Amino acid sequence: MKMTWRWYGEGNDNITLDHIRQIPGVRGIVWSLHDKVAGEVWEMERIQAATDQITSKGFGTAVVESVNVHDDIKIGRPSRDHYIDIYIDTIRKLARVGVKVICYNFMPVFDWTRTELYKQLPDGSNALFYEKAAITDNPSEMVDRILQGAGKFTMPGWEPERLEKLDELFASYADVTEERLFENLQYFLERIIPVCEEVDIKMAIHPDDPAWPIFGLPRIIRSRDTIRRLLDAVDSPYNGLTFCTGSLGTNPDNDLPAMIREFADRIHFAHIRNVKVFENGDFIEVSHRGRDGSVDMPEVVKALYENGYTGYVRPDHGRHLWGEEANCRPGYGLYDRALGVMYLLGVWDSLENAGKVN
Ligand SMILES: [Mn+2]
Repeated sequence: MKMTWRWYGEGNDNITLDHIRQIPGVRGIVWSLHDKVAGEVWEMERIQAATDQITSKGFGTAVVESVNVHDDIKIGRPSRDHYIDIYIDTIRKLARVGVKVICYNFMPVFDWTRTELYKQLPDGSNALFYEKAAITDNPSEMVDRILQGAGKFTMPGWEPERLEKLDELFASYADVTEERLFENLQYFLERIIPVCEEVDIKMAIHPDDPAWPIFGLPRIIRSRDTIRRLLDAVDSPYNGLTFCTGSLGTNPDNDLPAMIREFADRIHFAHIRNVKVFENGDFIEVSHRGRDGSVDMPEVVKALYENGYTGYVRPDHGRHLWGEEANCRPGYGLYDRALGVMYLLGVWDSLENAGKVN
């Protein structure tokens, strides 16, 4: 398991690479060119500058999260081939600087969805919260709330320019059923995976968050069966997963350790995060510690360990602690994610140690 940390880049993150160096065990930075919108060309000079800066502090740059997929590819418009060509161009350029894994998602309109960014927990910290009843028929209410809460920080998947045209965006997905969306994903993968095989970059799809359809939009990567279908449809090790325990864990029917065991050879990146799921289906993000939430974290780490996992891992979102929400990107503060790193490495070390003793 290689521990990494998501960083938004110089001037776009309140946390610095010097901060991250002081968290034990973090070897790589999960990076992206965050100002690039889906479908835009990534220039080689920009890629080189971003990776040079990260490697100058001793970190690896093998994981990119994300290269966003243009809506025309998800909708299946004739212009998709043009955008897939651009995507392939980015894959080839990223290979030149040694990138090994690209995390991406195939969610229509919205990336992750929450109804509150700073919901208070009993200990006085606060975290991202999803209240089922607060999801109304009017998605623009939720968009306004999220964008206001994010303040000066940009958030991937929540680009204001894109969401300004929300009605238009929804209308363009009107005919995109689950089946169509799956076909469009397969079409995309059938074109890019041969290139990935050639340049040795693994694609790692992020599951839908939360793991069910919202606002009538289809969600196709959310359970054991939907993941199985995707992996079989394009049966190459380069068509793999970002195993996000926080996203898949929103549905208590998902048996996360069993899924890790089944998909072990196709998991290239793992987002490890805990959520507490309430009886009515609401959920809140909590500390990484297993007993604080609904995800059996020691079992999750054990399943990775027992399958000899050598891929990349990062703590996913954290709570906002000690007042840091005044100046951090929602879900991406320093303290709780650093605690998460230590918890995950602690569980891993104890498994490794027990292995030696026996
Ligand atoms: Mn995730």
